[in-house]
Amino acid sequence: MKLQNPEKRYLFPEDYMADPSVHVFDGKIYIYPSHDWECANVENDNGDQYVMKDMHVLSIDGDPMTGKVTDHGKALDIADIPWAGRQLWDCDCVEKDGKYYLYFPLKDKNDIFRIGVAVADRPEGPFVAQPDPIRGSYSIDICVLKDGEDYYLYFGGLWGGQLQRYKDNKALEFPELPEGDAPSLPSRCVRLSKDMLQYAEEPRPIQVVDEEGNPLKANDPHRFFEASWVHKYNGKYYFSYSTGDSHLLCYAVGDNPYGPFVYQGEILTPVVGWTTHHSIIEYEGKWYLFHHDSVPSGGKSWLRSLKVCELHYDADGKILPIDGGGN
Ligand code: FUB
Repeated sequence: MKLQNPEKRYLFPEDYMADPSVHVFDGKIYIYPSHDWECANVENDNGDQYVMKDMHVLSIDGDPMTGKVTDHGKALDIADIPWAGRQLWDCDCVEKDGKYYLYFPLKDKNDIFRIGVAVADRPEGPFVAQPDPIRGSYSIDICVLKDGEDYYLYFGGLWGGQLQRYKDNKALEFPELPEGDAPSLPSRCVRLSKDMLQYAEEPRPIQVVDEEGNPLKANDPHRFFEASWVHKYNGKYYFSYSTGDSHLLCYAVGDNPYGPFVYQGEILTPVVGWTTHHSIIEYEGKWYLFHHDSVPSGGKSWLRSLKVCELHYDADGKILPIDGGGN
């Protein structure tokens, strides 16, 4: 399929932010990004260079390609979270009954990623964190989908995201990262409890499968790595994700929140910078891809900048792939 090169906009040149989770609340676009910091750590596969300590909420007045972007200031700070260790990574936010619930991955004092919840009365926060992480939570990269009366939380990330340390929701003594022809490690999905503060069930694996129904293999450059996002289009569930070390955004389509999702193709070719991470929303009848790259920092993978561009589907509901501008 021919690569698109739509106009792209850097949303917030004032600061380095990444991993945009974007939603429309009361007709306005809100962005829940990670807040990147300069750091002296050596860049490594454990992600020690991503040293985020707080997060801000941004909003856009009207059209995302032209509207004024407002920084609502610090909405969450790890100094206020009792169980915090380090590294506040990709968050997501959802509204229920006039309250806003922010889900965030953060390492605890034992350097294990857990998922916390913080609550606010307004979409821009400030958010107050619950005193403990969600029971049984692990790994990173949150997306929350409201589907009818139910709310589903997607999570998971390999390598520094620690997903390989778990099997059947139990911590392993030794991590198991599949290789070669073995099935790749799946993202996870879990329905939230009615009060939005715990899981209502055990997290389930989200399989991305080929046309024959076989899970993508560990050595497939299109396999899931991190950055789950789910949106609905024409009644179908679109599960999109980053492929990590092959630096793509890809997607797969299913009939319900748990999948399986049949692999469809690439959304974004590599950007400048190691990580690629995104969200997809509809706003006033148009679709947008929010993501990040490291062009403004001169390629420093841990100093990323938020971007947006329009996204298009063909008549069969296939997403037209976009040129990320990297290698
Ligand atoms: O921002 C820290 C990590 O980098 C995120 O959790 C990953 O998705 C990657 O973007």
